Amino acid sequence: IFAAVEMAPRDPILGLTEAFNADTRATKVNLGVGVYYDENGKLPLLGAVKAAEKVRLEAAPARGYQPIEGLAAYNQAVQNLVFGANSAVVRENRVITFEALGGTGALKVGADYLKRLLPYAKLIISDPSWENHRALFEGAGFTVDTYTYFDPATRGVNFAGMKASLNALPAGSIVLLHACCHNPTGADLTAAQWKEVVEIVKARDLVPFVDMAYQGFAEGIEPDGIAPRLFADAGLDMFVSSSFSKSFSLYGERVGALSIVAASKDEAARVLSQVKRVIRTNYSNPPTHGGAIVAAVLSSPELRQQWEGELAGMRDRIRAMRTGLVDKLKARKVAQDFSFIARQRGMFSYTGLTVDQVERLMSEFGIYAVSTGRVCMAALNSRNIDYVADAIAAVLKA
Ligand code: PLP
Ligand code: TYF
Repeated sequence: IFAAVEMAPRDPILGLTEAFNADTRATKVNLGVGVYYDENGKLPLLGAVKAAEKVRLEAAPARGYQPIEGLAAYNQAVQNLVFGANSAVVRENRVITFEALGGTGALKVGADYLKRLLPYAKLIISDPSWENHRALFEGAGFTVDTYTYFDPATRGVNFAGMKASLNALPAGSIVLLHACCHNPTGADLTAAQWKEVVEIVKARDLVPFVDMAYQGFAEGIEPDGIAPRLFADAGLDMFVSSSFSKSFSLYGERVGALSIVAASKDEAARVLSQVKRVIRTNYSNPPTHGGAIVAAVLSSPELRQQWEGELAGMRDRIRAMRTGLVDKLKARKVAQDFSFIARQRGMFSYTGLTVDQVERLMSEFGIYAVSTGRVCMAALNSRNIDYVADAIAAVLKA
């Protein structure tokens, strides 16, 4: 049965890590995958996570099945993070949350449920978007189109173009939006622009699906939650996927969540029963450990404070690397103005480096970036930033 099977293409981002791992040069730098590394180039284990894990290990809980929707304390904590504990949707029980296998798992459960609910709806993602968005929604059976998003001239958002795209959509279309720290560009909407997007989505009867993989990496928990909060305040039905891979540095534990806002408590209960059916036929119920750790951190005032401090530390370090790289490129007298790198937010920057320049960074310097010119700023540190700035300056000149 396998004789005619062809080799599938590698994931363009995860494939880079395979090539990076095989590289023997001591000076190599992986700016490809979106992972936060600390100043020592190491993947951190957060102190708040370590503390919660210690308590959990000592309690040595048995590992029974979880409910289909996951741990109630976790789901409640996620709602409070996403919408705010005092928000109307939380108080009125109009939001339901499912513990999911990372942000990807949350998107997949949402996609499968939406396909059942709105089988003929078109789904649109930003141009460009995270590589996996298109594949994931096409895999769930959707036709995926794009809306205008990035402006290569300013390396910010082409907001007029975005509004025109949204205004041209048929009613009932599903719009996938990045809450903050847009992947891959680092270009985000302002609060005023979000308000306009909410107006358009409402006026045109679109269905918002907000992907929030980096809450806390742009400015902080509350300000980064502006999109779901504005949609909720506008009384719209909506989907939100959350990921704690980056914000808790729990990548391999696969901790995420899908939240769905409905018009009433009764509606929400019926939707809950349908999404549970989707989950049951996918993986039955989520794993215990990661969600328990995140719930423990978020429900302890001390650990929550410690976590927010550590999150701010990651955010500030990325910002310092952004301004550092801008300054260092300027000092190397490159012709281009790279100040946009300091305006972009989150882990990524769309640098404008060409396919050829990215190829040279890899072959001549052992610096790995996505061929689109996306670099992960969170992989820079004070020991490799000069080397990276030298290399970028070199490939820009020749
Ligand atoms: N959505 C976006 C925009 C992402 O960048 C990522 C990154 O991994 C995800 C979703 C998936 O999150 P997770 O790794 O938790 O599955
Ligand atoms: O965009 C990134 O680099 C991260 C990590 O299939 C990632 O979101 C990349 C590709 C993928 C899963 C996660």
